[in-house]
Amino acid sequence: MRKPVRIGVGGPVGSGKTALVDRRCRALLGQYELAVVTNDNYTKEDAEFLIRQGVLPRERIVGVETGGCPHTAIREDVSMSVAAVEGLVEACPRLDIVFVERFGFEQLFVEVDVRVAGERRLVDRLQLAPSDGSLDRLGLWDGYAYYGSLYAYSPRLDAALAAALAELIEARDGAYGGAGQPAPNFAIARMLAHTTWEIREILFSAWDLLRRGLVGKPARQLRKP
Ligand SMILES: Nc1nc2c(ncn2[C@@H]2O[C@H](COP(=O)(O)OP(=O)(O)OP(=O)(O)O)[C@@H](O)[C@H]2O)c(=O)[nH]1
Ligand SMILES: [Mg+2]
Repeated sequence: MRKPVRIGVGGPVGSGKTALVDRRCRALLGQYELAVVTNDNYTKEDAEFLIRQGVLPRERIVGVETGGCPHTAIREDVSMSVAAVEGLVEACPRLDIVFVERFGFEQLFVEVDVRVAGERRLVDRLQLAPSDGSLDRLGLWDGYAYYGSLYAYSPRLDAALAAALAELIEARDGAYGGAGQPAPNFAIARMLAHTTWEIREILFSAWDLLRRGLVGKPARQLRKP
């Protein structure tokens, strides 16, 4: 049997997953045979919303009720979604694409392993979770939706430069962050902001400060505007 492409759409509650699926379906309709699996915890609200839009025929939209609160839904095994996709494929063998909406994440876990010439210099583990444990709004961490980090290593990176980096990050309006020196010659900066643009601006100014301190040169804009 022909297998359709499965496209997963993830993200925190209310971040626009269903709206994105709706728009994608409108854009791809006519070129591809489409179907959607929504992942609703208590109700089939999302599936009903999509059916009301009238973009896809009813039989192409399946709402999976995972039960429980979003937190358990996130940890749920994916067997229900997989079964829903299989059911759709059986019912419509000509499908090209199946969008699968699922709940976002309850926490962000980042692990960075820094090696220099094959030698491990630093392992940084970060775990971020919403402060009140709920996932009912956009912006997971006290309203901030974006996370950025910068890792710097140089034999010339001293405590004074790490302190200057911390000062620069902490002084930034509209974002929340800091920097520190977890090991000699290392600096780590972390930040939360409301837009990717802000993250990029902060990272650029941090990089600029480090380059001036370490090699006496300003940072260069690498991206084309
Ligand atoms: N202004 C604006 N509103 C949006 C956008 N995307 C979604 N929304 C609105 O945000 C609300 C939530 O969007 P949904 O698409 O239902 O979000 P979701 O991620 O599917 O939510 P859950 O399935 O409950 O996790 C709805 O009222 C949408 O109309 C957008 O790009 N701009
Ligand atoms: Mg949804």
